[in-house]
Amino acid sequence: MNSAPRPVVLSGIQPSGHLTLGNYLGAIKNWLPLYREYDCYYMLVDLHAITVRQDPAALRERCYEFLALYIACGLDPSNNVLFVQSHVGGHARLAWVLNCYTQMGELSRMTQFKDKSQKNADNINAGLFDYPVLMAADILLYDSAQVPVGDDQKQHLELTRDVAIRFNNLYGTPERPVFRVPEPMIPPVGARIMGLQDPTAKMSKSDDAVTNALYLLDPPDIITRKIKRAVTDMDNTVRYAPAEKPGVSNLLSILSATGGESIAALEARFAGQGYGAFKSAVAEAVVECLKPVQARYHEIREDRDELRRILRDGAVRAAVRADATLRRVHDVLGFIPE
Ligand code: ATP
Ligand code: LTN
Repeated sequence: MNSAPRPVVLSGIQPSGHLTLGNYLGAIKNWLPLYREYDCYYMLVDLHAITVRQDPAALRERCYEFLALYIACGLDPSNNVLFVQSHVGGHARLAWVLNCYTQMGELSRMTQFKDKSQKNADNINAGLFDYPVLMAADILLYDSAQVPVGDDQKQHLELTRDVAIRFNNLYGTPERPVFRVPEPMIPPVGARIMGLQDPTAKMSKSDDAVTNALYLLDPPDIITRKIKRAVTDMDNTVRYAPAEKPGVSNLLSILSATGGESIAALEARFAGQGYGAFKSAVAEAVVECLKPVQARYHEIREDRDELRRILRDGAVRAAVRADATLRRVHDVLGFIPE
């Protein structure tokens, strides 16, 4: 019997807006095979979501919707720990500790903070500023080895590593570090899906312009229409050149990530063909990719008792690991054991 502990993978998504193809290709899809090699923890980060105003009833429904979508995408709760961040008290408790080891200057350099404070100029709250520290707590609480995220989260991962190393230098030894220093796991294609109407900015689930994003629950005709109307350029050649041809390059990434063919093979396949045929192929690939996800989603979405049961079970399993880390941290800090 192999009893060596398996390394941990952890990731999370904010229950805000509606899950997009960007969230799927940049994050969820890459989570699916990992349970074979890792102990996998996937969260709904509701504490992070309230850094921008949420309607309480909508937030609650969205958590159920996202959980059902996680499962519909192929995350089996018996192979993966699925839970809600606010159900495990250790996240907020470790975040407080890490706050005292993170510098204001480091947090002011975070590009997500700069973007989000521009978008929410009337509510630049301390939570928005502190967001990366809570994320560091999420990761370090589970001794995570790998964190599968899209490219936009790389900077937050670097901060997490810096804080972990700083804390280890203060309170650990090289043989017995307090925290495991995590690595980002960023997919080679699909790591940054851009908006369909503004291909110079990432597709985002809380975007007000709904035609800019492809949502996992969009019906096939809407997906097709959005892709047909996606912004391209005037030269009518299917070529990957993100700086020069952001719209076409983004559609190529989407087709490659959903259909499995490499970008070079797709450029060759569509050589000499215009954007019409290319866009039809992209639409078809996305519709086919989402069809089984949508079907499964509708089967499980209404069984709220089962969804609640999955979350309760997930929180119990998550807390075992989280509590052990928190005890270790409190101990090295000199807190009296509980
Ligand atoms: P919001 O608009 O609500 O801030 P978001 O769409 O940026 O949300 P997050 O909850 O911040 O989504 O991110 C969830 C995961 O999806 C992260 O791993 C993130 O890197 C990934 N992700 C988000 N947008 C994209 C994208 N456009 N392309 C690839 N990956 C993405
Ligand atoms: N900040 C992330 C969501 C997130 C996360 C995490 C991702 C919160 N905690 C821990 C990985 C690991 C985002 O995508 N905006």
